[in-house]
Amino acid sequence: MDKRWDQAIWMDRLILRRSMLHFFQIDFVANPIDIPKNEHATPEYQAIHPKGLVPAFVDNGTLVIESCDIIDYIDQKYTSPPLRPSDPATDSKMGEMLAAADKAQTDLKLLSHEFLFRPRKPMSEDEVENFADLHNNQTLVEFVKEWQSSDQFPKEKLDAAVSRTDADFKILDAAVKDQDWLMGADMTLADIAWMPNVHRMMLMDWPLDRYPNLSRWFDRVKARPSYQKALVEWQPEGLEERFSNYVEDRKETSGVHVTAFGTLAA
Ligand SMILES: N[C@@H](CCC(=O)N[C@@H](CS)C(=O)NCC(=O)O)C(=O)O
Repeated sequence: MDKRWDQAIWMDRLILRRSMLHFFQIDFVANPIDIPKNEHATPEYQAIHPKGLVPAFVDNGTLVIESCDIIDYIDQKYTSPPLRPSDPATDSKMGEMLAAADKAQTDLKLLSHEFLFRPRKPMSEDEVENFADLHNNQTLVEFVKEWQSSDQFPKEKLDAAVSRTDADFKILDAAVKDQDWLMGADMTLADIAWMPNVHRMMLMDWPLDRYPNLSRWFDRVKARPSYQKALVEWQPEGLEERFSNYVEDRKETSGVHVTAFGTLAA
C-alpha cells in the first residue's frame, strides 16, 4: 500500500487541532492541503474525504474525519495515559465540551473568512464557477459563493457569530476559574479541541482580556512545547504578521473589527 496510507493526515496549516498529532507524539505523514489553491477540490482529495474538507486522518487504511473524532480516535488507540478524565461523569462533561468545540467551527469559519481571509486574491466569477464544478460539497460551494459575492457577510450573521463565540468563551472562562485545565488539574482533549479556536480569535485581535481566567489558561497552553511544535512551527512564515497588519489596517480605514459586532460591541 502507498506509504501515505500508513498513518497520514491531510490538513491545512492554520489549525492546531488538526496538527495536534504532535501532542500524542505518534509518527505520521503530514500532507498539507492548500485551501486557497483549491487543493481540497481535486478528485483525488475528494476521494479521501467525502466532504472535501480538512482534516482527514488515515491510520493503516482506516479513514477518520472530523477533527474532534480524530483526536478522540488517536487518544483511544495510542495515548497512554489517555488525555481524558478517569471519572465517567467528568468524561461525559468533556464530551459536551468537545461537541461545543465542534459546533463552534461554523462561526469560526465565518469569522475567519471575514476578518482574516479577505485579502486572499479575490476569485473571478469564472473561478467561483470552476470551484462549484469541481467541489461536490454544496454547503461549502454556497459558502464560498456568498463570501466572494460581496465585501462583507451580512451584519446579522457576523453579529450572531461574534455573540455565540463570546458566550462560549465566557463558559470556558468560568470552567478554568479554579483549575488549570478545562476538566480539572490535567490537560484533556477538551483543552486540545478549544485551543485552535482561541488561537484563531487571537489572530483577529479578539479582546481576550474580557475573560481573565481563559486568558491565563491560554498562557499555559502557549507555554507548552507541543503548542510551539504543533502550531507555531506549522504555520506558514510571516502569517501572523500579515493577519495582524490586515486586521489593524481594516480597523483604521473602515472601522471593521470584531469588536464592532454582536455582544463585543455592546
Ligand atoms: N467539522 C469539521 C470542519 C471541517 C472544515 O470545515 N474544515 C475547513 C478548514 S478549517 C475546510 O476544509 N474548509 C474548506 C474551505 O474553506 O474551502 C472538522 O472539525 O473537521
